Amino acid sequence: GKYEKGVHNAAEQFPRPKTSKDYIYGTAGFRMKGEELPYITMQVGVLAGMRSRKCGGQVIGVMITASHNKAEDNGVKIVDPQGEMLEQEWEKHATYLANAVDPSEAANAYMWLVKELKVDQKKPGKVFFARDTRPSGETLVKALKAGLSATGIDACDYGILTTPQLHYLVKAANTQDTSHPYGEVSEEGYYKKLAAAYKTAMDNAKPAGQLTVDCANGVGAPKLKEMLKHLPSEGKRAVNIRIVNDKIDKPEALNEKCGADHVKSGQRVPDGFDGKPYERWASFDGDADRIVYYFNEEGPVFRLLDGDRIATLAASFIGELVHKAGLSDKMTIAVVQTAYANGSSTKYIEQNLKLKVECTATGVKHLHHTAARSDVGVYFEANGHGTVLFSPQTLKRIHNHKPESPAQLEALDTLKALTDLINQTVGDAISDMLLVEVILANKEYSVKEWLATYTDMPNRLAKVRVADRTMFVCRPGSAERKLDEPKEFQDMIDAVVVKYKDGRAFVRPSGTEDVVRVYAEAAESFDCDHMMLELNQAFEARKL
Ligand code: 16G
Ligand code: ZN
Repeated sequence: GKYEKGVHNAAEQFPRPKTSKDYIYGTAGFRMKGEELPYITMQVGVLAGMRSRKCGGQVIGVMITASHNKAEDNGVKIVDPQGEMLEQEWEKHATYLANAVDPSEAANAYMWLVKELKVDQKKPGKVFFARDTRPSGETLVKALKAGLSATGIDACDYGILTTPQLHYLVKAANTQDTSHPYGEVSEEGYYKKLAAAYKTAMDNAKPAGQLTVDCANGVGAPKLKEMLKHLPSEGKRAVNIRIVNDKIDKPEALNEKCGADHVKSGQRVPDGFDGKPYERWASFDGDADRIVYYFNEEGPVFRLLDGDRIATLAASFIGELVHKAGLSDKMTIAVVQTAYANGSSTKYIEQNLKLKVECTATGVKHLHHTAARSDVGVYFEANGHGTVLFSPQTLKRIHNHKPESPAQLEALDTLKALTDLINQTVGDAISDMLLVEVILANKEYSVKEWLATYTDMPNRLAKVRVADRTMFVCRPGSAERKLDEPKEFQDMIDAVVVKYKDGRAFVRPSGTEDVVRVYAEAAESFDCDHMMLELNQAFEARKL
């Protein structure tokens, strides 16, 4: 059949490594050592092209990155037409192609999928792709192109971009001919859209002093520099941003002792930190789709402002704007969290902000889908990945609203600006950073005041190696807060938790590592330690 030979040739050019391993397309796409990836990346090109043909020729994205992982790692994932993650049904097709062992199997697998999915190979297909700063990306781009050209797909190479920039481009391309184009289809268009929104949102604000951004020695550094060129550097709306860890010419420095993951998981400052007490810092991860803020108090005492903090800050500001604009009865705001969200943040959202909290299973796709069902859905994982979604209906209401006073008009203009400033396709470190800066400036908050909005409950997170983690099954509908299996294990956990003031704990199997994770929080720090000890004993008692 058409392209069968092409796929065969491409698989010869980029042969599958001789391994007994099965490759699996997971939540982060395929991710492993960069040198192992060429064949898989070629196959991702083949699948992305089919996906585009199946989606009526709409643009599909392919991003080559391993995010916060080590420099020698790499990864590849597909972006769907509206900038969202690849539809779950198709993950198994990616897995299927990646596991075809030789050129003949690759060609057969391709033909089988064409038939199975009823792909019309005569239809046009279009794929946008980009990569982060990893050296292995260059070879992977060649492999990707081989997969795309082998199947007659029109490809557009965007060079080096952040992951969220590629998501932006895909959505922008697929909305050009609609009444609401998402933005211009270019990297420049991304900066222009965000810069214009930033300027409007800062109209009545007072900038909050210097911010230093640790770019993890990754793609965020050059892209943030580009962004800054589009932002005012003088006057009352001037941005005052200093960039550190921007050594993209030293590939081995990527994410090394710096970046959002290093700061969040180690609860420590990055290399290159020289902050004085209360100076505002932020860290991006290696592909700039995550951000955390932090500062030191005298001591120094390290204070982290993670995804929970960004979610509460954003929800409180958007809630105020909706109220001030006179839109309170036209839309509800929900904050979507996972079981890892600190109990104090949940309480603060419900009791102080009086907003709805929804809890989902771990993983961006669960949070995103739940947030997308709300009028305004704010979601962040504690690790700093998140965004705010405004439903099409809500956007319409915001844009059609007739303000009845100058105060309402001012709030409405700021709210409209936020809908453009926020990257609604996926978590975006640059966009989220500008959002936080706008909010701090509008609320005239220092990091100290931001932190003081509520006090985190003491907590612990640990991993336990068990004989077989698939024995751990979460209770349906519990958002991973309860276990059904092993039988009666949840009763043991409950019996431990009730002994502690404001105690909460859960056990869930990891989706990315061969461990189960144990989380505990309580009113007192030493109670957390005791609770962890008792939970560990429960594992031992059950010989798990
Ligand atoms: C993946 C998820 C992340 C989640 C993590 C949990 C995406 C893009 N990424 O990295 O959201 O926090 O897994 O890992 O969905 P775990 O299951 O090992 O705890
Ligand atoms: Zn990332």
